[in-house]
Amino acid sequence: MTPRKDPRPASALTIAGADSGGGAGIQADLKTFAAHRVHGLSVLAALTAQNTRGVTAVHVPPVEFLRAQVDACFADFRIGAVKIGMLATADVVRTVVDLLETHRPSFVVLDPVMISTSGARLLADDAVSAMRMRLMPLASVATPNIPEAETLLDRRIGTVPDMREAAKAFLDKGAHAVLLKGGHLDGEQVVDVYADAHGTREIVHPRLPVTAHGTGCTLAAAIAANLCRGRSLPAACVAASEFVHRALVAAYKPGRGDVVVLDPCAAATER
Ligand code: PXL
Repeated sequence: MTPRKDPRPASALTIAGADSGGGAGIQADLKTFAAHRVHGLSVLAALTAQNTRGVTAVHVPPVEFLRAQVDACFADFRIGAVKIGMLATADVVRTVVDLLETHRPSFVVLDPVMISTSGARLLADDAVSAMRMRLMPLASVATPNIPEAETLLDRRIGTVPDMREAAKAFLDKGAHAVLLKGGHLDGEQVVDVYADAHGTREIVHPRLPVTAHGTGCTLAAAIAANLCRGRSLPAACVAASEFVHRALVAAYKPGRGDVVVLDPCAAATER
């Protein structure tokens, strides 16, 4: 007899920080899951007091509460993919490693968040090695930007050829796949480099003239949502990159400054 198919739709789980300004973190993730018509679960690893101008305070709940949230989600839902964002401290990183080893989700999308667009530190210095040594190997795909990749690999990345080398270095260090985001390099085009054991590919978009907040969160959440919808990892990454581009085209300025917030609803397409 063939086993009965699980009737529960795949849910996407984000373990990340909250942004009171609604542009990044958990808030961006849930909007992105909804725009993909994927049920979103959210575990708050940290809370930020924040607006489009910057972060004014950070609160990290006790790791026991982090555990309770994650265990509650895995006890009930069918989790298709986990997205990891801001983790704040080494203790939180180690707890997340432990939880992933216990629950063994099919896919883990790791956005190795370190510094906000406005320059605030979102990961303690002493947490970087735990992220590199323990969390990276558990990720199906890591999505560093250039400064994060430079920190994790301890090397400078100044050109697209440097990015290709860096992407391979991530694989050598045990990452299963990497989507290295090129937005921090200059140029009329933004080149993202995807690499896995099968090879490397580049995803290219025209650069948009905006300072955006929440792009990295939206990208990683869109990858997780696409994985829940059954796409392969490379296809999920390409689709997510296109999604972010559309959400950026439709971005708007909800605050007093020039920082734009992405519009995942405008980027949503098929049911
Ligand atoms: O984009 C990085 C990021 C992730 N998570 C939270 C953030 C930010 C940037 O500000 O606030 C909660």
